[in-house]
Amino acid sequence: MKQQRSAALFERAARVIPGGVNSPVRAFRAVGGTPPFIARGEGARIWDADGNCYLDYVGSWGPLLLGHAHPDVVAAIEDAARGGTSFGLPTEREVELAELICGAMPSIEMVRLVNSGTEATMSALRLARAFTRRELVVKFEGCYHGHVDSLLVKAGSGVATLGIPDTTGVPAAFAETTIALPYNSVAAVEQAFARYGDRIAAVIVEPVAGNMGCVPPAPGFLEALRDLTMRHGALLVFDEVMTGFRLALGGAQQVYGIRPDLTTLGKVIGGGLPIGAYGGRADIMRMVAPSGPVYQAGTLSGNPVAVSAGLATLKRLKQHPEIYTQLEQRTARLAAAASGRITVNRAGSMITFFFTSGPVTDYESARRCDTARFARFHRWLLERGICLPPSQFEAAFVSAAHGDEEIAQTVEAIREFFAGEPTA
Ligand code: HOZ
Repeated sequence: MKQQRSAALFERAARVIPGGVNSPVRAFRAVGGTPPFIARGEGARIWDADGNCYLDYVGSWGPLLLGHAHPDVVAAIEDAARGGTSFGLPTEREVELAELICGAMPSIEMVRLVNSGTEATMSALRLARAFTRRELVVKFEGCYHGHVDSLLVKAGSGVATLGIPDTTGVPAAFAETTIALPYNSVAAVEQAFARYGDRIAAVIVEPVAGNMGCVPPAPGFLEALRDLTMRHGALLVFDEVMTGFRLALGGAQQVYGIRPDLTTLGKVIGGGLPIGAYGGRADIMRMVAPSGPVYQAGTLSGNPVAVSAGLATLKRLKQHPEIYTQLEQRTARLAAAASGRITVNRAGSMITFFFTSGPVTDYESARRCDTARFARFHRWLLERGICLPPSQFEAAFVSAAHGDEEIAQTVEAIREFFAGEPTA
């Protein structure tokens, strides 16, 4: 595999960009080697600066349900751009996107568009604190809700990948407003509420965790969160940045039948362009300025290009519900390829190959993985033209563009890896 151009770009980048990348996991430090610098993408494939082609399971970390450069999305972007790329004034398309989101996720009665998942969670928690007049927030170890100061406590994703200490640069006073508990532990949440119940503003959770690798909720976990928050007057916030529109049109909340008070969404509602949203109960959302006293604003919020790309994506998903059945079946084939060798966690089209033999149900069990073996697996696949997220602690994503042929190619490479591994 030629990597001269990527290597040169990485070296050049490192002179002007910290670590040579604009988001840490992309540096490939967890798996070694040079990150491929991507020149273009189409369907299920991406090409790097050296001309290497990969089947892409990073999928921009989730939003590209239709694959790269889907013609509907590209046409929507071109059309929108011709009409002006930013106004800082309202547009009709934002209303259409808000209506589409509210229609797909009934718990979202009102929604505010922002620019990223980080903005969405940051704003949702400010709102939860204002609504409840309380300060504490419960999060779960290994869940990642963007780089919001108080949510970087025991965070997943790049924080887990690089083993970064929780509070570097975060004032202790911020971190102290966060209670981090083990994912899937109802007992821990019960204890936290028993101790701090009247001070907890919200419980924020990835209803299927994707940022410590894919970890689905244990039966009864989400139900318990709903019940405990309701009983104690706290809000339940579902971070559906990864799961929204991916597990189903109505996200994880549709799949698991739970109605959160607030939901955060990310790049999926922009078809992969920079956007985010938070929404939920109307009585809570009416507290957002200018209806209410909770301030949050942004010139690029509801940006016409991102909104148009999102509309094109979500409309297509709505018109083609069979996409979800296909995604499910194809991702199940990937999971089966490694079954019996390692632990594979899957929820719909989110999947992680965990290099451990035990079940992975929380951050602690995810940390038991053999990350060096994962790195060898990653490299093996990369050299065969298959690009997984470069960390054991990230989910891989299948798109509608991953057809039978692409899945078969991936299954074969996975099987060959395990067949060629020395037995213990
Ligand atoms: N931490 C992000 C996924 N969980 C990755 C962001 C990126 O590198 O784009």
